[in-house]
Amino acid sequence: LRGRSLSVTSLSGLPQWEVEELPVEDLLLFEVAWEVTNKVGGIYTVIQTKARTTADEWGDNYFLIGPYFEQNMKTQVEKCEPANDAVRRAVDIMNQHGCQVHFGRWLIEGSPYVVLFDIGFSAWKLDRWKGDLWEACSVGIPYHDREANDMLIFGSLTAWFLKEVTDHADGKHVITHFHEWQAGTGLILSRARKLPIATMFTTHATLLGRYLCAANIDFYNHLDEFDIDKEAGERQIYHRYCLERASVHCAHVFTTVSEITAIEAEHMLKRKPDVVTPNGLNVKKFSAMHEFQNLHAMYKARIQEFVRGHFYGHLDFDLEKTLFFFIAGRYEFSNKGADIFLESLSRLNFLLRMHKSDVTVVVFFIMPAKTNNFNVETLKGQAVRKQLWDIAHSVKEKFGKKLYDALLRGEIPDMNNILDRDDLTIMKRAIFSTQRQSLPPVTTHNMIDDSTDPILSTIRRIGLFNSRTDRVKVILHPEFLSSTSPLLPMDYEEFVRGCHLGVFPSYYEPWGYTPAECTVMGIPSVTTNLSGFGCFMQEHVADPTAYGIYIVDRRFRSPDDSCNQLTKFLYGFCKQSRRQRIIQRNRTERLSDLLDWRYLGRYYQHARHLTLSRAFPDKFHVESTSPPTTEGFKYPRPSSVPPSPTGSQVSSPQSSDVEDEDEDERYNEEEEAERDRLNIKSPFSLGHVPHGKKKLHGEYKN
Ligand code: G6P
Ligand code: 1S3
Repeated sequence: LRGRSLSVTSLSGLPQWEVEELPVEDLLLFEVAWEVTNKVGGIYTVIQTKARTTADEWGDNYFLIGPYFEQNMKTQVEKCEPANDAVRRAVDIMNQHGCQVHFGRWLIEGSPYVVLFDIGFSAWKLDRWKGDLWEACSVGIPYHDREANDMLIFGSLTAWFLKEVTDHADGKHVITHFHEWQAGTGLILSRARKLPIATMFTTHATLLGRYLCAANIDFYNHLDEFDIDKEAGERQIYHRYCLERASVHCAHVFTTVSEITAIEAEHMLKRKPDVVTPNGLNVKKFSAMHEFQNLHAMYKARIQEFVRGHFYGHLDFDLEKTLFFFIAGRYEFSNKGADIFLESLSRLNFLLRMHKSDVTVVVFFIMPAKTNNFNVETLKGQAVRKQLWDIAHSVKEKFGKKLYDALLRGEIPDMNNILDRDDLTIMKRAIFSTQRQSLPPVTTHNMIDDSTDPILSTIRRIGLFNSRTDRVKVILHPEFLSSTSPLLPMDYEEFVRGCHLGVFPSYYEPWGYTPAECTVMGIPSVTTNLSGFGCFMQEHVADPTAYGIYIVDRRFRSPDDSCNQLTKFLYGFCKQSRRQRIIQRNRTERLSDLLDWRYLGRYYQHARHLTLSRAFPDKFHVESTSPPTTEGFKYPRPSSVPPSPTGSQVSSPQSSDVEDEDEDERYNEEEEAERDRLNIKSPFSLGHVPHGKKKLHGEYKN
């Protein structure tokens, strides 16, 4: 079974390469993850966004395996019967033997088939399966670790299902792809039972890496010094770590999402990944030019409305000169870099005040924590804003009617008397109602752990209390955003589009979807050289800063120096004029092809081919164990940016004096012209990779 060569269409000048097309009609692909139809974190995004390109390639021979949760099934899956005989038989047999296996189509782009196991329904078999695991790999799972026990049930059901499928696969070869330690038990058991399947394992983070970084250990400078068994034992995750490590070593092909995690895996899991498979997104392209810029303006107006309410009585700053920054994600204070972000904000506040800048920055922290709902002061702010809006509206109506009547009579009304005493009284009372005794709150919710919460404690320490004199204002929104919120009714995507800058100065971030999502929406962001995304951009873009990707060095600098660098980025951003921001957004959005699964999906294609060639060497063959290379490719520096030794500034910032919409349009057009000019030349030909520099993606090498 040899594939035939297929040339992948290039996206906006990105390098093409040939991938060998697999004879998918003779194969079955099963992708296994705890996050199939089940949103917990970033792995859900990987699987859900990748489904379309995988389904395009594999059609009805592609299946996802995950856990069954009633609510998820009801809202995301359309039940149906399996068309494939081996799969239908496996589902039937397991159901006849006391399991509950559900089958259907996941209602996402690509609508792939899903096989979902009800974990609770099979829990009575747990003790027997613990024995099986012990026999297979001598790993025991303590009874109190509920999550690990659930994973064992999930893995045992997966291995059972794969056994039934392979017994009746009718000559079709089976390839399986397991994500993260949670799915790994299925892989370990399948290999111990010598099932005739090709196995691939992807890790999205290592257990130990996450724990050690969260403990504020200087992780990356001591990677080879950890006694990993001891560290895992001390953190009471030894059994999980054993399952993770066994999965890695049992797989025919081991992959991870970035080079930085590849290095981590080599030390924490003792195997070099065979292929680095960077995470992509489903990039939406607008047919109308500048549509994403219009969306920015539209959603920014919604954020401005919220800010009007939140800062009522203190609105002595110009909203047209106010920038919105945000950080969002899982609440891991130091791993996600909220610590150095706050410190940098305090320094930025100082700089803006010292230079008497007329720019104000409102910073949102969107990180879910335990709360008792919204606080009264925050809700009151929006009520006051609404009341002022209603009063302004009714006075305007009366004013308009009087003006109209006067014009009908052929008179110019006496402007001094056009508002009567009642109107003035209502307006004065409204102004009085905006007086407040306290400062605008730094959090929108009542926090359960208010006194120990790390963000609030840091705000107290650095004194960023939203005082009038502060040029940097802070709002902690400890809940994910929702379009049905009574406070800030926007979903995450709308909010991101309305902001000016996403700031993600993570210390531990194997990939990091948040800055990638900003990029495809044309919003600049800050990332780090310890995040997979940041390293990827550094490797593939000649001048990331010019494209609105600011990369903080957290690897080779002290935390204080990283803070200074971040402050410099933030301050430089504040000094940009509106024109410069518009141009920068255009450039940022231009990078989105680089993050499209239609481009990045090929690394997974290569990894699957490699897996088949290792599991069934007499049937499958790959020309090279390395994936098709993009060595030498770099997105060129935008032609309008003069080369500079630091390459750290987008053209020299000036004060934002001309703020006129026609001007904006003109600059949009100029930028478009620049883009056309650029497209004439292949970015490939302009790229420069210093001689001897290590390739970032593709096969991981020393
Ligand atoms: C987009 C819109 C412009 C608007 C601009 C505001 O580019 O198309 O009409 O003026 O956003 O940009 P700013 O960075 O000031 O939010
Ligand atoms: C992990 O999720 P996290 O936020 O816990 O996997 C994601 C998907 O690969 C990745 O983007 C992220 O960096 C990892 O940390």
